[in-house]
Amino acid sequence: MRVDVVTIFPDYLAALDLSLVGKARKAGLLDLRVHDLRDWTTDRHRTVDDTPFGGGAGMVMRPDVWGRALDDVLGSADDDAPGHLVVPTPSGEVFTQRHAEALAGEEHVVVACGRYEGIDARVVDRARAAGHRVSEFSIGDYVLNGGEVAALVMIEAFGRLLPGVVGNPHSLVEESHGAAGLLEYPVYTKPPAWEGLDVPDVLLSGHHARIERWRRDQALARTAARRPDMIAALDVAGLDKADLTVLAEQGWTVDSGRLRPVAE
Ligand code: JB8
Repeated sequence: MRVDVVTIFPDYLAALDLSLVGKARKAGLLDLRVHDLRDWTTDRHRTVDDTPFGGGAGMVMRPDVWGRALDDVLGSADDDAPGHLVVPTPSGEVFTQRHAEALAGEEHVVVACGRYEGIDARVVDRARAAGHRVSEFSIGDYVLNGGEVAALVMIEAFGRLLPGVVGNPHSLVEESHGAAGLLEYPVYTKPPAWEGLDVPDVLLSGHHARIERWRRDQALARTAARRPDMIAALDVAGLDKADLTVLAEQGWTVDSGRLRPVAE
């Protein structure tokens, strides 16, 4: 897979040399190239921004500079591997594991990192009109100073899904179960007693079925406490009687085939 990142802060992406993504690059699974947007400026001051039409605070990134950069990096939509343009922005669709899985299946992704108040809207309009796939993604409901950290997040999320990247494929299989709708259960390791805190007895019991049940109860209880949106989205047909008992203790009931919170 090839990934190009265009940014005015290429050093921000240095973290991608480390860890899993670094290994994927060394193993030849990921061809990652980071570009300085200012390489496509033409003026002496290497200007990438200007004042917003219509007024308002801050500066906007110029379409002409971005246009030249993307012409070079994205290629043509009818190339063998046309780039899928990914633009981090707080006004994007929220980036999820489903998007990471889809991007891991792409041959070529180009991430355009904005700064200031963002990139002139005509840049993504033109890429779409030229036939490129374009995804504008937010990594969550908070505001960063630019797209670089969001790019790191997304590249790590899809980079670790590339075949051959994760050392232990079992960890990905278990994870996709969790992604089927519940948060993970709490985990423990040695020592069994630490600072007066004991690992739950059931985990030391060797009783596999009880351990499985305990972990599922924990996952259900913490999902109910932290992510009611995920409980409401559960398929009731996939829940057993013990699940429904735990959920009832957490204030959920089945109504017309859907889970809903019990009114207090
Ligand atoms: C300028 O919060 B963010 C984000 C913020 C940004 C830009 C891109 C992404 C560009 N500010 O995800």
